[in-house]
Amino acid sequence: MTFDSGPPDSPSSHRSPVVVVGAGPAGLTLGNILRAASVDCVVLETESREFIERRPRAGVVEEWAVRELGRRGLAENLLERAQPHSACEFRFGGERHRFAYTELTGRHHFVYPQPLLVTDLVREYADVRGGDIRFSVRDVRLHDLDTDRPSVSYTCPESGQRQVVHCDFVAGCDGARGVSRAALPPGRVRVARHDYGIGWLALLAEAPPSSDCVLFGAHPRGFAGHMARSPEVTRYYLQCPPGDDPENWPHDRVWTELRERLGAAGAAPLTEGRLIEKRVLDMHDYVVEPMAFGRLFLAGDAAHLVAPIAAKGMNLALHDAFLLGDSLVTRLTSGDGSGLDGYSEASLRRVWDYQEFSQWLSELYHGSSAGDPFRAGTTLARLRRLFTSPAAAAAFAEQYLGTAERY
Ligand code: RFL
Repeated sequence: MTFDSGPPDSPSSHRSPVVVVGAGPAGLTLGNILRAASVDCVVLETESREFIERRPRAGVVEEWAVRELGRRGLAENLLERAQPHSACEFRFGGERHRFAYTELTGRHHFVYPQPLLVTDLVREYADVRGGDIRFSVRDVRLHDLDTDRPSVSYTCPESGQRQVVHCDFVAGCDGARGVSRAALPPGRVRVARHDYGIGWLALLAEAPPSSDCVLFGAHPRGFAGHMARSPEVTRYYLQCPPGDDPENWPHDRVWTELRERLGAAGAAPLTEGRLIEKRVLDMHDYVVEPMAFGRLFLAGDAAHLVAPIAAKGMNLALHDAFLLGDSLVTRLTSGDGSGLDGYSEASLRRVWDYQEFSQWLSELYHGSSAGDPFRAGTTLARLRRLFTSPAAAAAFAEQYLGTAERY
């Protein structure tokens, strides 16, 4: 139980206006925004710095998010090193169908692996802006969230002693498996869930990308995806039964399936390489509403998980951090709490829009292999429409890039 009535009195108590729980993209971006406004905070992270700087996950950052990071002095390396992408390619019916979204919208996707972004954000927060961050902490607990004197306690890894940080606000940025969401009392929030009933074998291959763009294979044997990560590493996905054992997927089986499902007339052969990550993701989503309780505000995967179908999760985490960071700064520097009051609603508009797009896209990827000729027929119509109807293409591009003027 993480929602305690109060921390034990401790000689090692101290105070900070904000405690940020979790040093992922959401927590670190938030910490940087607070530090830039000279608002003190403490970031608590259960893993080591080395671990979070290496953990492989996302790779696609939307242009609006890059612009926002840049405006806050957080995109210098990203702008120097990320690859701007201007198209993706669907492969179905044995053919290639290139979707040039930048031609339609003028906007790009930026491919920048999450560990690089996290490394940049930690460096800026801790080494440049002098932010307080504590790694490898244990047993984090949140207290008195429904009072105006909340606190967070944890066990210090070096001394083994409990420490307490008294604060005004707690930002729960501890991802899908953290303690913040569990601290929301049942009955005060609603958690909406969706299970796709589908698994994806997520792979990282020590191999250069086999195409200059993201590839989506909608194949009767199941979905396959190809996403560049760096000149040396490529992410691949293969649809598989949920709960499947990665050991069922030896090297040869993986590459045979990828070749089959991504095969198309005139396509260059895939460049094979050693598989350095192989894990099965059960595709599901959830949304916590509202994203706040008392003095606790959730951000990122702690509040909403969106299956990696549409590569949206990290973008939503950044969106939350921008909104919450600005709202906390305004509240703590001028006393105006209107931004915090509207935070959950403002964030959830984009969250639900992205969730809806993920569901729509899921059918595009998985309908052909559902074993239902009717769904296979409608999926093919949906795929073809992207290349025959300019209105459908424009709508897809807007959602894929997250460029709607209003959410
Ligand atoms: P994170 O990144 O999970 O960070 C949470 C941090 O909190 C720590 N933590 C705790 N700290 C203190 N106390 C506790 N009790 C704690 N419990 C946990 C954790 O160690 C961690 O450091 O959450 P955040 O910041 O909300 O960021 C979310 C993103 O990481 C996530 O949405 C994306 O990775 C999702 N995602 C993708 N998103 C995109 O926008 N584009 C993509 O291309 C994309 N590809 C992906 C993905 C996720 C994937 N997986 C592994 C599910 C590809 C994959 C394979």
